[in-house]
Amino acid sequence: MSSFVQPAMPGSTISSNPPTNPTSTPVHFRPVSSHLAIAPPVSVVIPAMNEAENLPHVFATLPPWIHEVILVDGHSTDDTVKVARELWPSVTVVEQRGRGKGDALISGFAACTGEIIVMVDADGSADGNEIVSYVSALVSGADFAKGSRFANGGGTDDMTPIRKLGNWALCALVNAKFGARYTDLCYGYNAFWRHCLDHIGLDCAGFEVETLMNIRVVKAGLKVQEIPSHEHLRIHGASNLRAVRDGLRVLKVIVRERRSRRLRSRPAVLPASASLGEGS
Ligand SMILES: Nc1nc2c(ncn2[C@@H]2O[C@H](COP(=O)(O)OP(=O)(O)OP(=O)(O)O)[C@@H](O)[C@H]2O)c(=O)[nH]1
Ligand SMILES: [Mg+2]
Repeated sequence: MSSFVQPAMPGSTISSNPPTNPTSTPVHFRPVSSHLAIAPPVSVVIPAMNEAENLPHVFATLPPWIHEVILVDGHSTDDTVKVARELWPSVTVVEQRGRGKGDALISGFAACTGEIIVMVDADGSADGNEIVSYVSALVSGADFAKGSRFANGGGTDDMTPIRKLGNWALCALVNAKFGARYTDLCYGYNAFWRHCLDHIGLDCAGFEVETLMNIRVVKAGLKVQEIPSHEHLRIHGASNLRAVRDGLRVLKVIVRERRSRRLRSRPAVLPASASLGEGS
């Protein structure tokens, strides 16, 4: 019998092996290549604000075996939603209520039905062909697959020297304060098992969202694996990120998370009226 994975239409499921025991439940999977199949459904979340011109490039690299695409529209005034629906008819469009990338991702994650969630920017900087590397790390045992432009094999065409310096300094601070060994901090291409959301408990609105996730997965003791990733130049339009404003927001999150760890690690303080031994 051939050991090759038989191809199937996206969305369909086939059994990996004909069950020898007729009462056993068939194993469902999605073929990725001739020798690789992914069992868990993969959701891709794309936050997008006025990215209509970039979406054709983004969708062109998404693998056909993904389970669903969730596009979170940030009150776009261009044809972002229309273009997304034309390019990927089954796309789920979520209109975010608030503002900011963090707010968008919170809404997008809540709409996911897959077991693995991948976050991909809509500016054309992320290559969807890398998704298989993230998913492979997760199915091999990692809880959180964290993209890195500075791990061996990664790179960036998009960061200015000042942004590289800021990212490096903030990353070093997180490593020092939380015992992480990250090579990158503020990068939007990551993937994780949906159970991570319970540990991350996202509660931020802006570009500090990736930092908050990276800190909380370490605090929760989850298994994090870095995935080398290449960030391409934004294709059309201008960045929404402002280096100083958003750098300060990231710094505030680091300080806040450090403080909250200290507070949590203190012994509980009994109310003044409570006295051990009293009435016993
Ligand atoms: N829905 C939504 N998406 C947003 C919002 N802000 C940014 N985004 C999206 O988040 C992704 C990253 O934003 P960018 O402006 O590219 O920021 P960046 O990648 O840090 O900066 P550059 O590298 O300069 O492009 C893009 O897909 C944006 O469209 C927002 O408020 N709402
Ligand atoms: Mg970008």
